Amino acid sequence: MSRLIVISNRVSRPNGAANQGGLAVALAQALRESRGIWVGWSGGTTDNFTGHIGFADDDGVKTATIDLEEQDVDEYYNGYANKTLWPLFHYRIDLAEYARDFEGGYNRVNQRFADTASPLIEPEDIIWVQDYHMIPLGQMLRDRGHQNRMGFFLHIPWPPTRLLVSLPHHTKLVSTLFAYDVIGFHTEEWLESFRHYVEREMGGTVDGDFVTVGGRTIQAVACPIGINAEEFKQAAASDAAVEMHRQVRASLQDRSLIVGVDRLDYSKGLEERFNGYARFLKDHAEHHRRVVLAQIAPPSRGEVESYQQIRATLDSLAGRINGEYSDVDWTPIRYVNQGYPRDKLAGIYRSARIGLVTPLRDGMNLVAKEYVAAQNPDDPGVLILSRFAGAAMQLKDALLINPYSPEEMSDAIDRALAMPLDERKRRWRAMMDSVEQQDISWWRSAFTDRLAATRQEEPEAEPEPATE
Ligand code: ADQ
Repeated sequence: MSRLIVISNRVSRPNGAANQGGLAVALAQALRESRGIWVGWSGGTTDNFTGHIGFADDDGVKTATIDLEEQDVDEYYNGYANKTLWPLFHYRIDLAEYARDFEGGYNRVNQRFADTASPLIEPEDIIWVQDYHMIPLGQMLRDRGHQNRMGFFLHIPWPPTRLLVSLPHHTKLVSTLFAYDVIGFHTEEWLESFRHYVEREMGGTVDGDFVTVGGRTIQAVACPIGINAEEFKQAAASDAAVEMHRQVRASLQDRSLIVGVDRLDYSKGLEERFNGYARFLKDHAEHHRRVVLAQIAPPSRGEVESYQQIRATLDSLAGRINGEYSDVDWTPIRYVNQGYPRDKLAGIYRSARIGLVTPLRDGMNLVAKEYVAAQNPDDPGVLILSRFAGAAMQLKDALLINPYSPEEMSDAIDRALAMPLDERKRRWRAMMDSVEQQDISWWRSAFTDRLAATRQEEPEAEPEPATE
Protein backbone atom coordinates (compact mmCIF):
# COMPACT_ATOMS: atom_id res chain seq x y z
CA MET A 1 0.00 0.00 0.00
CA SER A 2 1.38 3.41 -0.98
CA ARG A 3 1.82 6.02 1.69
CA LEU A 4 -0.80 8.81 1.70
CA ILE A 5 0.17 12.45 2.12
CA VAL A 6 -2.77 14.72 2.86
CA ILE A 7 -2.22 18.46 2.48
CA SER A 8 -4.88 20.88 3.70
CA ASN A 9 -5.08 24.34 5.17
CA ARG A 10 -5.82 23.22 8.72
CA VAL A 11 -4.56 19.99 10.23
CA SER A 12 -6.67 18.31 12.85
CA ARG A 13 -4.50 16.39 15.30
CA PRO A 14 -6.35 13.41 16.75
CA ASN A 15 -7.14 14.19 20.37
CA GLY A 16 -9.79 11.59 21.05
CA ALA A 17 -12.24 14.43 21.74
CA ALA A 18 -15.89 14.05 20.89
CA ASN A 19 -15.77 17.23 18.84
CA GLN A 20 -13.46 15.86 16.13
CA GLY A 21 -15.21 16.25 12.78
CA GLY A 22 -15.97 13.31 10.49
CA LEU A 23 -13.55 14.45 7.81
CA ALA A 24 -10.70 14.68 10.31
CA VAL A 25 -11.45 11.20 11.62
CA ALA A 26 -11.65 9.67 8.14
CA LEU A 27 -8.42 11.24 6.97
CA ALA A 28 -6.67 10.27 10.21
CA GLN A 29 -7.75 6.67 9.70
CA ALA A 30 -6.37 6.61 6.15
CA LEU A 31 -3.12 8.18 7.33
CA ARG A 32 -2.77 5.66 10.13
CA GLU A 33 -3.36 2.71 7.78
CA SER A 34 -0.83 3.91 5.24
CA ARG A 35 1.63 5.38 7.79
CA GLY A 36 1.17 8.69 5.98
CA ILE A 37 1.61 12.34 6.91
CA TRP A 38 -0.83 15.24 7.19
CA VAL A 39 0.71 18.56 6.19
CA GLY A 40 -0.72 22.06 6.67
CA TRP A 41 -0.95 25.24 8.69
CA SER A 42 -0.66 25.00 12.49
CA GLY A 43 -3.19 27.82 12.93
CA GLY A 44 -0.42 29.80 14.65
CA THR A 45 1.55 32.83 13.51
CA THR A 46 5.18 33.88 13.66
CA ASP A 47 6.87 37.26 13.15
CA ASN A 48 9.10 36.02 10.36
CA PHE A 49 8.44 32.87 8.38
CA THR A 50 11.20 30.35 9.06
CA GLY A 51 9.93 27.22 7.30
CA HIS A 52 10.36 25.36 10.56
CA ILE A 53 8.18 22.24 10.47
CA GLY A 54 6.51 21.13 13.68
CA PHE A 55 6.23 17.33 13.63
CA ALA A 56 3.85 15.44 15.90
CA ASP A 57 2.61 11.90 16.19
CA ASP A 58 -0.76 11.53 17.91
CA ASP A 59 -2.45 8.20 18.13
CA GLY A 60 -0.51 6.88 15.11
CA VAL A 61 -1.15 9.94 12.94
CA LYS A 62 1.89 11.95 11.87
CA THR A 63 1.39 15.65 11.26
CA ALA A 64 3.74 18.29 9.89
CA THR A 65 2.68 21.89 10.36
CA ILE A 66 4.07 25.37 9.81
CA ASP A 67 3.31 28.74 11.33
CA LEU A 68 2.47 31.60 8.96
CA GLU A 69 3.10 35.33 9.21
CA GLU A 70 0.20 37.67 10.08
CA GLN A 71 0.41 39.08 6.56
CA ASP A 72 0.08 35.53 5.14
CA VAL A 73 -3.04 34.95 7.20
CA ASP A 74 -4.51 38.29 6.10
CA GLU A 75 -3.81 37.86 2.41
CA TYR A 76 -4.06 34.10 1.89
CA TYR A 77 -6.61 32.89 4.46
CA ASN A 78 -8.83 35.88 5.30
CA GLY A 79 -8.11 37.43 1.90
CA TYR A 80 -7.99 35.26 -1.21
CA ALA A 81 -9.51 32.12 0.35
CA ASN A 82 -12.33 33.68 2.36
CA LYS A 83 -12.97 37.08 0.74
CA THR A 84 -12.40 36.08 -2.87
CA LEU A 85 -12.83 32.37 -3.60
CA TRP A 86 -15.42 31.45 -0.92
CA PRO A 87 -18.02 34.06 -1.93
CA LEU A 88 -17.34 33.64 -5.66
CA PHE A 89 -17.63 29.85 -5.53
CA HIS A 90 -20.88 30.23 -3.54
CA TYR A 91 -22.28 32.42 -6.34
CA ARG A 92 -21.91 35.65 -4.28
CA ILE A 93 -19.89 37.88 -6.59
CA ASP A 94 -21.52 40.82 -4.80
CA LEU A 95 -19.38 39.90 -1.76
CA ALA A 96 -16.22 38.81 -3.59
CA GLU A 97 -13.20 41.10 -3.23
CA TYR A 98 -10.52 41.08 -5.87
CA ALA A 99 -7.18 42.44 -4.70
CA ARG A 100 -3.71 41.80 -6.08
CA ASP A 101 -2.33 41.51 -2.55
CA PHE A 102 -4.70 38.64 -1.84
CA GLU A 103 -3.70 36.79 -4.98
CA GLY A 104 0.00 37.42 -4.28
CA GLY A 105 -0.35 36.21 -0.70
CA TYR A 106 -2.25 33.10 -1.83
CA ASN A 107 0.51 32.15 -4.23
CA ARG A 108 3.25 32.95 -1.70
CA VAL A 109 1.68 30.77 0.98
CA ASN A 110 1.06 27.93 -1.46
CA GLN A 111 4.76 28.10 -2.37
CA ARG A 112 5.49 27.84 1.36
CA PHE A 113 3.34 24.75 1.65
CA ALA A 114 5.08 23.29 -1.42
CA ASP A 115 8.49 23.96 0.17
CA THR A 116 7.29 22.34 3.40
CA ALA A 117 5.81 19.23 1.80
CA SER A 118 8.49 18.73 -0.84
CA PRO A 119 11.27 17.15 1.29
CA LEU A 120 8.73 14.83 2.95
CA ILE A 121 7.55 13.28 -0.33
CA GLU A 122 8.87 9.92 -1.54
CA PRO A 123 8.37 8.73 -5.13
CA GLU A 124 5.63 6.13 -4.45
CA ASP A 125 3.57 8.40 -2.15
CA ILE A 126 0.02 9.33 -3.12
CA ILE A 127 -0.66 13.01 -2.52
CA TRP A 128 -4.15 14.28 -1.77
CA VAL A 129 -4.67 18.06 -1.59
CA GLN A 130 -7.86 19.36 0.04
CA ASP A 131 -9.94 22.35 -0.91
CA TYR A 132 -9.93 25.85 -2.32
CA HIS A 133 -7.11 27.14 -0.14
CA MET A 134 -4.63 25.07 -2.13
CA ILE A 135 -5.72 24.90 -5.76
CA PRO A 136 -2.25 25.67 -7.25
CA LEU A 137 -0.26 23.49 -4.84
CA GLY A 138 -0.14 20.45 -7.13
CA GLN A 139 1.42 22.53 -9.91
CA MET A 140 3.99 23.91 -7.46
CA LEU A 141 4.93 20.38 -6.40
CA ARG A 142 5.27 19.34 -10.06
CA ASP A 143 7.56 22.36 -10.55
CA ARG A 144 9.73 20.89 -7.80
CA GLY A 145 10.03 17.66 -9.79
CA HIS A 146 7.48 15.42 -8.04
CA GLN A 147 6.01 12.85 -10.42
CA ASN A 148 3.71 11.29 -7.82
CA ARG A 149 0.05 10.45 -8.24
CA MET A 150 -1.71 13.58 -7.04
CA GLY A 151 -5.37 14.26 -6.36
CA PHE A 152 -7.38 17.33 -5.41
CA PHE A 153 -10.80 17.51 -3.77
CA LEU A 154 -12.97 20.63 -3.76
CA HIS A 155 -15.29 20.80 -0.75
CA ILE A 156 -17.32 23.78 -2.00
CA PRO A 157 -19.37 24.29 -5.18
CA TRP A 158 -17.77 24.99 -8.55
CA PRO A 159 -19.39 28.20 -9.85
CA PRO A 160 -21.02 28.68 -13.25
CA THR A 161 -18.61 29.89 -15.94
CA ARG A 162 -20.32 33.27 -16.22
CA LEU A 163 -19.47 33.99 -12.59
CA LEU A 164 -16.01 32.45 -12.55
CA VAL A 165 -14.82 34.67 -15.39
CA SER A 166 -15.19 37.65 -13.04
CA LEU A 167 -12.08 36.43 -11.19
CA PRO A 168 -8.90 38.12 -12.43
CA HIS A 169 -6.52 35.48 -13.88
CA HIS A 170 -9.19 32.77 -13.67
CA THR A 171 -7.70 30.66 -16.44
CA LYS A 172 -4.29 30.74 -14.81
CA LEU A 173 -5.79 29.42 -11.58
CA VAL A 174 -7.93 26.73 -13.21
CA SER A 175 -5.08 25.53 -15.42
CA THR A 176 -3.10 24.60 -12.29
CA LEU A 177 -5.74 21.91 -11.61
CA PHE A 178 -4.35 20.04 -14.61
CA ALA A 179 -1.23 19.23 -12.59
CA TYR A 180 -3.33 16.70 -10.62
CA ASP A 181 -4.24 13.24 -11.91
CA VAL A 182 -7.74 13.17 -10.39
CA ILE A 183 -9.90 16.05 -9.19
CA GLY A 184 -13.10 15.50 -7.25
CA PHE A 185 -16.32 17.42 -6.63
CA HIS A 186 -19.27 16.54 -4.40
CA THR A 187 -21.94 16.50 -7.11
CA GLU A 188 -22.54 16.15 -10.84
CA GLU A 189 -23.73 19.76 -10.87
CA TRP A 190 -20.38 21.16 -9.74
CA LEU A 191 -18.59 18.75 -12.07
CA GLU A 192 -20.71 19.89 -15.02
CA SER A 193 -19.88 23.53 -14.26
CA PHE A 194 -16.18 22.67 -14.22
CA ARG A 195 -16.41 20.85 -17.56
CA HIS A 196 -18.35 23.73 -19.08
CA TYR A 197 -15.61 26.16 -18.03
CA VAL A 198 -12.89 23.95 -19.46
CA GLU A 199 -14.68 23.60 -22.80
CA ARG A 200 -15.66 27.27 -23.12
CA GLU A 201 -12.69 29.06 -21.66
CA MET A 202 -9.78 26.69 -22.21
CA GLY A 203 -10.69 24.94 -25.47
CA GLY A 204 -10.63 21.64 -23.59
CA THR A 205 -12.49 18.41 -24.39
CA VAL A 206 -14.45 16.03 -22.21
CA ASP A 207 -14.75 12.29 -22.71
CA GLY A 208 -16.58 10.66 -19.80
CA ASP A 209 -14.44 11.15 -16.71
CA PHE A 210 -11.49 12.33 -18.78
CA VAL A 211 -10.87 16.00 -19.40
CA THR A 212 -8.12 17.15 -21.74
CA VAL A 213 -6.53 20.56 -22.16
CA GLY A 214 -3.59 20.89 -24.48
CA GLY A 215 -1.68 17.64 -24.17
CA ARG A 216 -2.72 16.90 -20.60
CA THR A 217 -5.60 14.55 -19.66
CA ILE A 218 -6.87 14.21 -16.10
CA GLN A 219 -9.89 12.59 -14.49
CA ALA A 220 -12.62 14.84 -13.05
CA VAL A 221 -15.22 12.99 -10.99
CA ALA A 222 -18.21 13.49 -8.69
CA CYS A 223 -17.66 11.81 -5.34
CA PRO A 224 -20.06 12.96 -2.59
CA ILE A 225 -18.60 13.16 0.91
CA GLY A 226 -20.46 11.34 3.67
CA ILE A 227 -20.40 11.23 7.47
CA ASN A 228 -19.30 8.54 9.86
CA ALA A 229 -22.89 7.28 10.10
CA GLU A 230 -22.16 4.44 12.49
CA GLU A 231 -20.30 6.69 14.91
CA PHE A 232 -23.08 9.28 14.73
CA LYS A 233 -25.76 6.68 15.41
CA GLN A 234 -23.79 5.60 18.47
CA ALA A 235 -23.26 9.22 19.54
CA ALA A 236 -27.04 9.72 19.42
CA ALA A 237 -27.46 6.83 21.87
CA SER A 238 -24.62 7.94 24.21
CA ASP A 239 -25.22 9.07 27.80
CA ALA A 240 -24.35 12.67 26.90
CA ALA A 241 -26.87 12.64 24.02
CA VAL A 242 -29.60 11.08 26.11
CA GLU A 243 -29.04 13.68 28.85
CA MET A 244 -29.07 16.51 26.29
CA HIS A 245 -32.26 15.11 24.76
CA ARG A 246 -33.86 15.01 28.23
CA GLN A 247 -32.85 18.59 29.00
CA VAL A 248 -34.10 19.93 25.68
CA ARG A 249 -37.42 18.08 25.91
CA ALA A 250 -37.95 19.29 29.48
CA SER A 251 -37.38 22.89 28.40
CA LEU A 252 -39.85 22.55 25.51
CA GLN A 253 -42.87 21.40 27.51
CA ASP A 254 -44.42 19.37 24.65
CA ARG A 255 -43.62 21.97 22.03
CA SER A 256 -42.14 20.77 18.74
CA LEU A 257 -38.52 21.66 18.15
CA ILE A 258 -37.20 22.83 14.81
CA VAL A 259 -33.41 22.84 14.72
CA GLY A 260 -30.83 24.60 12.56
CA VAL A 261 -27.09 23.98 13.07
CA ASP A 262 -24.64 25.92 10.96
CA ARG A 263 -21.41 27.84 11.08
CA LEU A 264 -22.43 31.49 11.06
CA ASP A 265 -21.89 32.02 7.35
CA TYR A 266 -23.91 33.91 4.74
CA SER A 267 -23.91 30.84 2.45
CA LYS A 268 -26.01 28.96 5.00
CA GLY A 269 -29.09 31.16 4.36
CA LEU A 270 -29.74 32.01 8.02
CA GLU A 271 -31.36 35.35 7.32
CA GLU A 272 -33.68 33.74 4.77
CA ARG A 273 -34.38 30.95 7.27
CA PHE A 274 -35.43 33.40 9.97
CA ASN A 275 -37.62 35.21 7.45
CA GLY A 276 -39.17 31.89 6.33
CA TYR A 277 -39.90 31.00 9.94
CA ALA A 278 -41.39 34.45 10.56
CA ARG A 279 -43.62 33.85 7.54
CA PHE A 280 -44.70 30.55 9.05
CA LEU A 281 -45.60 32.30 12.31
CA LYS A 282 -47.55 34.91 10.37
CA ASP A 283 -49.39 32.31 8.24
CA HIS A 284 -50.08 29.81 11.02
CA ALA A 285 -51.35 31.40 14.20
CA GLU A 286 -52.61 27.92 15.21
CA HIS A 287 -48.96 26.89 15.72
CA HIS A 288 -48.09 29.80 18.00
CA ARG A 289 -46.78 28.55 21.34
CA ARG A 290 -46.57 25.05 19.80
CA VAL A 291 -43.14 25.33 18.12
CA VAL A 292 -39.64 26.61 18.89
CA LEU A 293 -36.83 27.18 16.41
CA ALA A 294 -33.41 26.57 17.97
CA GLN A 295 -30.74 28.02 15.69
CA ILE A 296 -27.27 26.97 16.74
CA ALA A 297 -24.66 29.02 14.93
CA PRO A 298 -21.13 29.36 16.28
CA PRO A 299 -19.38 32.44 14.82
CA SER A 300 -16.70 31.80 12.20
CA ARG A 301 -14.18 33.92 10.27
CA GLY A 302 -14.89 36.89 12.56
CA GLU A 303 -12.02 38.92 11.05
CA VAL A 304 -13.88 39.15 7.73
CA GLU A 305 -16.31 42.05 7.52
CA SER A 306 -19.13 40.22 5.74
CA TYR A 307 -19.19 37.78 8.68
CA GLN A 308 -19.50 40.63 11.19
CA GLN A 309 -22.39 41.95 9.11
CA ILE A 310 -24.28 38.67 8.99
CA ARG A 311 -23.89 38.37 12.75
CA ALA A 312 -25.33 41.84 13.35
CA THR A 313 -28.19 41.20 10.90
CA LEU A 314 -29.16 37.93 12.58
CA ASP A 315 -28.96 39.40 16.08
CA SER A 316 -31.43 42.09 15.16
CA LEU A 317 -33.69 39.81 13.09
CA ALA A 318 -33.98 37.24 15.90
CA GLY A 319 -34.72 40.08 18.32
CA ARG A 320 -37.37 41.53 16.03
CA ILE A 321 -39.18 38.20 15.47
CA ASN A 322 -39.05 37.32 19.15
CA GLY A 323 -40.24 40.82 20.04
CA GLU A 324 -43.20 40.46 17.70
CA TYR A 325 -44.35 36.95 18.69
CA SER A 326 -42.98 36.09 22.16
CA ASP A 327 -45.12 35.78 25.21
CA VAL A 328 -44.00 35.66 28.84
CA ASP A 329 -43.75 31.86 28.63
CA TRP A 330 -42.84 31.35 24.95
CA THR A 331 -39.94 32.54 22.82
CA PRO A 332 -40.24 31.40 19.21
CA ILE A 333 -36.49 31.56 18.38
CA ARG A 334 -33.65 30.37 20.57
CA TYR A 335 -30.56 31.72 18.92
CA VAL A 336 -27.38 30.19 20.30
CA ASN A 337 -23.87 31.28 19.24
CA GLN A 338 -21.87 28.35 20.53
CA GLY A 339 -20.50 25.01 19.42
CA TYR A 340 -21.38 21.67 21.03
CA PRO A 341 -19.43 18.43 21.27
CA ARG A 342 -20.65 15.90 18.74
CA ASP A 343 -22.45 13.63 21.20
CA LYS A 344 -24.47 16.52 22.64
CA LEU A 345 -25.18 17.76 19.13
CA ALA A 346 -26.53 14.31 18.25
CA GLY A 347 -28.87 14.59 21.26
CA ILE A 348 -30.12 17.98 20.04
CA TYR A 349 -30.74 16.64 16.52
CA ARG A 350 -32.68 13.73 17.99
CA SER A 351 -34.89 16.03 20.03
CA ALA A 352 -35.97 17.95 16.95
CA ARG A 353 -39.11 17.13 15.03
CA ILE A 354 -37.74 19.12 12.09
CA GLY A 355 -34.16 19.61 10.83
CA LEU A 356 -34.16 22.92 8.95
CA VAL A 357 -31.14 22.91 6.62
CA THR A 358 -31.57 25.69 4.10
CA PRO A 359 -28.25 26.94 2.67
CA LEU A 360 -28.43 29.24 -0.33
CA ARG A 361 -25.57 27.21 -1.84
CA ASP A 362 -23.48 24.46 -0.25
CA GLY A 363 -20.89 22.04 -1.63
CA MET A 364 -22.47 19.17 0.28
CA ASN A 365 -23.74 20.02 3.82
CA LEU A 366 -22.95 17.42 6.44
CA VAL A 367 -25.47 18.73 8.97
CA ALA A 368 -28.31 17.34 6.81
CA LYS A 369 -26.74 13.87 6.97
CA GLU A 370 -25.96 14.13 10.69
CA TYR A 371 -29.59 15.05 11.41
CA VAL A 372 -30.78 11.95 9.55
CA ALA A 373 -28.24 9.66 11.27
CA ALA A 374 -29.21 10.89 14.75
CA GLN A 375 -32.96 10.14 14.42
CA ASN A 376 -34.86 7.55 16.39
CA PRO A 377 -35.90 4.94 13.74
CA ASP A 378 -39.24 4.41 15.53
CA ASP A 379 -40.14 8.10 15.58
CA PRO A 380 -37.92 10.00 13.13
CA GLY A 381 -38.11 13.71 12.47
CA VAL A 382 -38.47 15.37 9.07
CA LEU A 383 -35.60 16.95 7.16
CA ILE A 384 -36.40 20.19 5.30
CA LEU A 385 -33.52 20.70 2.90
CA SER A 386 -32.52 23.37 0.42
CA ARG A 387 -32.49 22.14 -3.15
CA PHE A 388 -29.27 24.13 -3.56
CA ALA A 389 -27.25 22.02 -1.13
CA GLY A 390 -25.11 19.28 -2.66
CA ALA A 391 -26.79 16.89 -0.19
CA ALA A 392 -30.12 17.35 -2.03
CA MET A 393 -28.78 15.16 -4.86
CA GLN A 394 -28.70 12.20 -2.45
CA LEU A 395 -31.39 13.04 0.13
CA LYS A 396 -34.30 13.21 -2.28
CA ASP A 397 -36.77 12.10 0.40
CA ALA A 398 -36.28 15.27 2.39
CA LEU A 399 -38.85 18.03 1.87
CA LEU A 400 -36.85 19.94 -0.74
CA ILE A 401 -37.43 23.67 -0.84
CA ASN A 402 -36.19 26.86 -2.41
CA PRO A 403 -34.56 28.69 0.53
CA TYR A 404 -35.18 32.09 -1.06
CA SER A 405 -38.96 31.59 -0.83
CA PRO A 406 -40.43 32.30 2.64
CA GLU A 407 -43.75 30.81 1.48
CA GLU A 408 -42.16 27.50 0.51
CA MET A 409 -40.39 27.37 3.83
CA SER A 410 -43.58 28.16 5.71
CA ASP A 411 -45.55 25.47 3.79
CA ALA A 412 -42.81 22.88 4.35
CA ILE A 413 -42.74 23.52 8.13
CA ASP A 414 -46.51 23.18 8.27
CA ARG A 415 -46.39 19.97 6.24
CA ALA A 416 -43.57 18.49 8.34
CA LEU A 417 -45.42 19.16 11.58
CA ALA A 418 -48.49 17.35 10.23
CA MET A 419 -46.63 14.44 8.61
CA PRO A 420 -47.95 11.04 9.72
CA LEU A 421 -45.54 8.58 11.34
CA ASP A 422 -45.55 6.06 8.46
CA GLU A 423 -44.56 8.75 5.94
CA ARG A 424 -41.84 10.05 8.28
CA LYS A 425 -40.48 6.51 8.65
CA ARG A 426 -40.55 5.82 4.92
CA ARG A 427 -38.75 9.03 4.05
CA TRP A 428 -36.20 8.62 6.83
CA ARG A 429 -35.40 5.00 5.86
CA ALA A 430 -34.64 5.98 2.27
CA MET A 431 -32.37 8.84 3.42
CA MET A 432 -30.68 6.72 6.07
CA ASP A 433 -29.87 4.03 3.46
CA SER A 434 -28.04 6.65 1.42
CA VAL A 435 -26.25 8.11 4.50
CA GLU A 436 -25.10 4.64 5.57
CA GLN A 437 -24.07 3.39 2.13
CA GLN A 438 -22.15 6.45 1.01
CA ASP A 439 -20.49 7.22 4.31
CA ILE A 440 -17.13 8.88 4.96
CA SER A 441 -15.10 5.68 4.47
CA TRP A 442 -16.85 5.05 1.17
CA TRP A 443 -15.96 8.58 0.03
CA ARG A 444 -12.33 8.32 1.06
CA SER A 445 -11.82 4.92 -0.61
CA ALA A 446 -13.77 5.90 -3.74
CA PHE A 447 -11.38 8.81 -4.27
CA THR A 448 -8.07 7.30 -3.17
CA ASP A 449 -8.69 3.98 -5.00
CA ARG A 450 -9.26 5.87 -8.21
CA LEU A 451 -6.17 7.97 -7.65
CA ALA A 452 -4.07 4.91 -6.81
CA ALA A 453 -5.20 3.24 -10.05
CA THR A 454 -4.15 6.13 -12.28
CA ARG A 455 -0.65 4.80 -12.57
CA GLN A 456 -0.24 1.28 -11.34
CA GLU A 457 2.96 0.81 -9.44
CA GLU A 458 5.57 -0.65 -11.79
CA PRO A 459 6.12 -4.37 -11.09
CA GLU A 460 9.63 -5.11 -9.86
CA ALA A 461 11.82 -5.80 -12.89
CA GLU A 462 12.93 -9.44 -13.26
CA PRO A 463 16.66 -9.67 -12.65
CA GLU A 464 18.65 -10.17 -15.84
CA PRO A 465 19.91 -13.74 -16.15
CA ALA A 466 23.57 -13.80 -15.24
CA THR A 467 25.88 -14.19 -18.20
CA GLU A 468 28.93 -16.37 -17.92
P1 ADQ B 1 -18.94 23.59 6.22
O1 ADQ B 1 -19.29 24.80 5.43
O2 ADQ B 1 -18.24 23.83 7.49
O3 ADQ B 1 -18.08 22.56 5.36
P2 ADQ B 1 -20.97 21.43 6.80
O4 ADQ B 1 -20.81 20.41 5.75
O5 ADQ B 1 -22.40 21.62 7.16
O6 ADQ B 1 -20.38 22.85 6.44
O7 ADQ B 1 -20.18 20.96 8.08
C1 ADQ B 1 -20.22 21.67 9.26
C2 ADQ B 1 -19.74 20.75 10.38
O8 ADQ B 1 -19.59 21.55 11.55
C3 ADQ B 1 -20.74 19.65 10.70
O9 ADQ B 1 -20.06 18.44 10.95
C4 ADQ B 1 -21.44 20.16 11.97
O10 ADQ B 1 -21.82 19.15 12.87
C5 ADQ B 1 -20.36 21.01 12.60
N1 ADQ B 1 -21.01 22.09 13.36
C6 ADQ B 1 -21.70 23.13 12.89
N2 ADQ B 1 -22.21 23.86 13.90
C7 ADQ B 1 -21.82 23.26 15.04
C8 ADQ B 1 -22.01 23.52 16.44
N3 ADQ B 1 -22.74 24.55 16.87
N4 ADQ B 1 -21.45 22.67 17.32
C9 ADQ B 1 -20.72 21.63 16.88
N5 ADQ B 1 -20.52 21.33 15.60
C10 ADQ B 1 -21.06 22.13 14.69
C11 ADQ B 1 -17.51 22.56 4.02
C12 ADQ B 1 -18.50 22.81 2.88
C13 ADQ B 1 -19.65 21.83 2.96
C14 ADQ B 1 -19.12 20.40 2.95
C15 ADQ B 1 -18.02 20.22 3.98
C16 ADQ B 1 -17.32 18.86 3.82
O11 ADQ B 1 -18.99 24.14 2.94
O12 ADQ B 1 -20.55 22.00 1.88
O13 ADQ B 1 -20.18 19.50 3.25
O14 ADQ B 1 -17.01 21.21 3.84
O15 ADQ B 1 -16.87 18.65 2.52
